[in-house]
Amino acid sequence: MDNKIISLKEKFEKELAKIENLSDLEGVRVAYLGKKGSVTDLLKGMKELSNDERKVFGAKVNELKGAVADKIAEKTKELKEKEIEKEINSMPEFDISMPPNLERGSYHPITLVQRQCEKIFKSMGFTVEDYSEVVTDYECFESLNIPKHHPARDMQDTYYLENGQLLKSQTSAAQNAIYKKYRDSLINDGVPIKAIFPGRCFRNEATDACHENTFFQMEGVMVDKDISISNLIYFMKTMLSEVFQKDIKVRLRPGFFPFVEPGFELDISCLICGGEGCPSCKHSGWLELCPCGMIHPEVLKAGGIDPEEYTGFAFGLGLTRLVMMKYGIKDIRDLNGGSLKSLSQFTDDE
Ligand code: FA5
Repeated sequence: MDNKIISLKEKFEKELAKIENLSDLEGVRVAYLGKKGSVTDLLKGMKELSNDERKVFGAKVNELKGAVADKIAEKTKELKEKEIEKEINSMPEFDISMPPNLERGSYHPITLVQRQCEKIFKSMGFTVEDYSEVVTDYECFESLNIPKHHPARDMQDTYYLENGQLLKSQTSAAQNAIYKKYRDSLINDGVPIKAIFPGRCFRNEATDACHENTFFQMEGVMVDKDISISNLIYFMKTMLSEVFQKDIKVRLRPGFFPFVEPGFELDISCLICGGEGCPSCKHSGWLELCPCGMIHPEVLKAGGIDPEEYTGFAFGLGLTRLVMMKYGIKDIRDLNGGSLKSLSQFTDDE
């Protein structure tokens, strides 16, 4: 019986040495290790042996089976490497004298303006925060003094997930988390909270030249002792004059948002029509750009900050509308349209 094992091993090694491709190798594997293969046959033949002989012979056949499997695996690796090498060698050579592909991509105008705003606010000591697009009802509404069934929710109908979470309708949804993140350094070390958080917002609403169902806002908050409306106006004016690099006509009028008191609407004179009135500004000559106000005491309390001791302002800049004004884009829908022909006109000015 031992001779049978030795001669089978020799036969296998001779056949294996001649194999040059993976499909022939598979044939050898089946011929030796398959259900009807030669090694399997040896095991079947053990029926005629005594118990003691069977033990010894079985161990030897298993050893042979292991060795055959190892050699096949080794050969598979070797042949695969050879095939890859052959494929690489058959590829056309890379010609470094070829001219580069000149059709390069460019940053989306929203990205350009977002980065510009981030730079401006960073230079004034604000941190830039990232926040999720899927939020809870508490984050988007309850923590902002908008309880269930409050009429302010009607203005911000959004898309709900089956688990009760929602796509955020406003970047204000991150306020509560920001207060909780920084309140300890405010209270214990006297470091003011100064943060901006840009992000994509979603609303279930009809679209027109200045309304999209998916758009970007950039929220900003500042909380410290003795923060007042003057601070708010200073930061808003600085941001707008830096973005536009010229004087822009703005107006501040009262506005209602449950999370600020007092609240304002900051509008800019429409730069598409020069204030004459057009579809981009709903024929009013003004565009609602950046609602803002002093943070409501209930909102500070929800963030673990004592409103008796600290005050703050918040604003919610309509980033997509700012982009329209900066680049003279008449219809907001062009920004989400994905047309490279229109979007590639804007280049990275960094
Ligand atoms: C808000 O979303 C408040 N969270 C803003 C805020 C923050 C107020 C902090 C006070 C303090 P409003 O729904 O007005 O407010 O949206 C803010 C800005 O986002 C608008 O002025 C506008 O520029 C932009 N915006 C709102 N809806 C759309 C829309 N459907 N398409 C494009 N831009 C929009």
